[in-house]
Amino acid sequence: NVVGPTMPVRNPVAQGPVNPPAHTVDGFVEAFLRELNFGQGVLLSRSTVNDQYLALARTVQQYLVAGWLETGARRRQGDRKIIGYLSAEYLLGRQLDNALMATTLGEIAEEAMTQCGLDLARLRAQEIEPGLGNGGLGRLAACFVDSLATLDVPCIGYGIRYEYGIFRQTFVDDRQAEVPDSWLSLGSPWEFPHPERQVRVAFGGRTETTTDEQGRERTTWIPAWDVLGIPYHYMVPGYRNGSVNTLRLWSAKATQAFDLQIFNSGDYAEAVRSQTFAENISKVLYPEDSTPQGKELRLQQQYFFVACSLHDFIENTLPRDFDLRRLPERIIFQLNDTHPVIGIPELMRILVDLKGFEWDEAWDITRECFAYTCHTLLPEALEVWPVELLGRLLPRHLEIIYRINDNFLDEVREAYPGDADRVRRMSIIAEGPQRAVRMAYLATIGGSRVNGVAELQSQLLREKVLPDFSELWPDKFTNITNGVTPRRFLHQANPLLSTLITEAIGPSWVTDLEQLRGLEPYADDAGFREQFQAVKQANKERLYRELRARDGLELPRHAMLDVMVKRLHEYKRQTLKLLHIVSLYDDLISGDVSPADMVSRTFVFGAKAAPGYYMAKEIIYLINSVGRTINEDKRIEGALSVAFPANYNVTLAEKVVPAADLSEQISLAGKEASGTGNMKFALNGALTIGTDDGANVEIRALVGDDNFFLFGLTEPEAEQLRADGYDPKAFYRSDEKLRRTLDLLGSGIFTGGDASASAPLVQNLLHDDPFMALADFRSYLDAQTRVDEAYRDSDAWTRSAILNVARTGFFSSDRSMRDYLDRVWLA
Ligand code: B1N
Repeated sequence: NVVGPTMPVRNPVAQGPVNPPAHTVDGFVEAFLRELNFGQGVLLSRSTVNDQYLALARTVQQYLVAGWLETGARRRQGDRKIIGYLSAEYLLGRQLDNALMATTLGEIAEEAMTQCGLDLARLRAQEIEPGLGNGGLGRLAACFVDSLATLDVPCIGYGIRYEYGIFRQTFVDDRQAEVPDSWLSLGSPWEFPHPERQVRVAFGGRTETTTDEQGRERTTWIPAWDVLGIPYHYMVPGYRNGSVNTLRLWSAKATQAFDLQIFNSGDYAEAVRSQTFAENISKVLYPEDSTPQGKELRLQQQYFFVACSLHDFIENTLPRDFDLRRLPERIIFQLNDTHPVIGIPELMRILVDLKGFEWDEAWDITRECFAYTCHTLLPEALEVWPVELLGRLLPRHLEIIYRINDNFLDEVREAYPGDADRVRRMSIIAEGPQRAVRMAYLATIGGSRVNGVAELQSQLLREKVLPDFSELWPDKFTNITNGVTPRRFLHQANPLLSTLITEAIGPSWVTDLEQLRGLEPYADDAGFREQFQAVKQANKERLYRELRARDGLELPRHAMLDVMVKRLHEYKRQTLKLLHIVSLYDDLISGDVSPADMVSRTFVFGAKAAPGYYMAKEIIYLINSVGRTINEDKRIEGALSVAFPANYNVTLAEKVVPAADLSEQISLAGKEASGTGNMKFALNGALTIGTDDGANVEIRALVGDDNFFLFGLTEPEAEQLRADGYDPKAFYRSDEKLRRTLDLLGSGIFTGGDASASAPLVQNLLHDDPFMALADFRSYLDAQTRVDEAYRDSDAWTRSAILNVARTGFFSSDRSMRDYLDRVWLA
């Protein structure tokens, strides 16, 4: 560290935090004007909306900081185990509303702004959400840190402060175009930079092994280059409990701004080259969800934030003379997928090379300090790093991985004598033309627990992804079903429903979501159903207002709102949804069904495609093309409309989820690890149409078969069909409706007469269809017919919707956190 330890201050006046401003409108106005004048350096009369937003954010923060400082002091005094949540992504969403909710300042702030002649809603809209994640995995991390703070569990969330988060999506001629997300450009009031707490992270070079006087081998790493990690702290407030945890995100900075000699010689670009190179590490989030591409910069990012975080914990968080043999009593690093798994050899390096531990003792410590969560079932999503790349970037870590592997394979040989094939299968190093390090295996071997994120996925993880490991260590494996924070996704996003719930069962459901069970009897109360329906209608109108202002979309007020929002991925099967829409359109234009006889539907899509994912981008193009054609067709009298607002993100989700009638969760069985959108919709009273996949299975078990529209192949059936040689053409030939639908989609009527524009997708479905959309089409259509029938009986529908809310309290991330505490962290 360049700067010494914090200086103890003797003056008793300075021992505790100063008091926050008074919890009154006057107190708030005073603090706000101070922030505006002294923080932003402007008068109210001369301030911009951005000034006002920044001052408002800083004002709300003042109320939180005392709790933060107090929580920190309490944590330092105690000796509780800390959860070190290691995640390359945190999809936080906007902070202002969350902070207002946590501090109960909502109404005070509203009134205070009014007194200043300002509109709180306008200031809220000024905030650019930190999109430091791709989708479910990053949002899960944000929900988990929220819940840990609410449970007052010590947690430090570690991650990367990307300068550019997930790209902003726009549509140009119906195709996705990506714009950089410069979320920091107008200032970032929620962060506290600590450049004086910088950490040096080394890369490259070589190792040297020497033997000391006692004949012990000692290895030193002589790196070739390094960067600095600068921590930025963010407050993570618990819900109205005064407890505030810390999120610590690392930003890369060059060790040397530029080479003065080269600069003086006049080659300015060359002089700053190494600075640019080093600072690229935290420049941008890889926009890939579920399918990492194995790029060198990504491994640099992973090691960068993990090395910073481990160093920060061991050198700056633990008491000065802490005995590292007791490390597992004070920390458990939870690995959010394989992205931080390089932390395992890094801790070994710290203990063995830097702290002088014997290998075996270091290994026992290390294994107790890590646990691994696997978020996938897709084979292409399991991270592997070429040995060549890993060895070039992190030569000492590769040696350590080899030694871990040697020891482990000895263990395997001992357990299964003569089983050479098993040894080859279980090796961390995959042999082949390009030798590679299997990060999921390293995580499984180097961690104390491995968990999946929903029952079905955890079972398939044991049986199909890591079968040899679960046979060797059955007790290491467990399931922890995902959850979502009810604070953001019910209380904050759906204030009308929250009020209705609280009127019925009192307010404590917000931190004890199983209490929603108390709503069950209200499903049979006609008056309550009417109120519930009115809330749904108001939420739809709020969404339509938003989509009008945001995207210029005009949507009918009364139609079933059928929603599919999630990353664009073939396995999630947005195409199946598209086929359904085209088939309904076909019913109308062929005259089979008159517009008046059809249950009107508005389809809402939200989905970003990874920029290099060709087929996903074709699907976006076709959704837009079909949507435009249908919306413009007067013949169908508005029976169907399609809305695809660009740039779906957490902020938009908070408006979409409360408004939905129908939640589309239609992945091919065995592909979606869990899903978390499915939980948010059910909790907000949408009914699900879904396959037997991920957490859908558990949602259906809880809400009951009558309140869930199940369709499609099961995982074993899909597997069998594939084994038997899946032929999508056979389904095309034998199902007339499917044939008409695909023919219509491929006809060119949606693409300005150009049939070739729809060919990539249509041909893919007919000849390959890797996720069996055609096989599930008939079953999906039948389920949608059941949806229509159910929706016609609006009383019965509302009853089901209420039961969905009442029975899905299990999906609170508070419950997930308790499960992690019981089964992993304190087990
Ligand atoms: O994690 C979510 C699950 O609910 C989803 O089912 C699952 O698809 C998602 C590489 C991933 N798995 N893997 C990723 C994200 C980014 C990346 O670069 C992989 N995301 C998931 C939460 O458990």
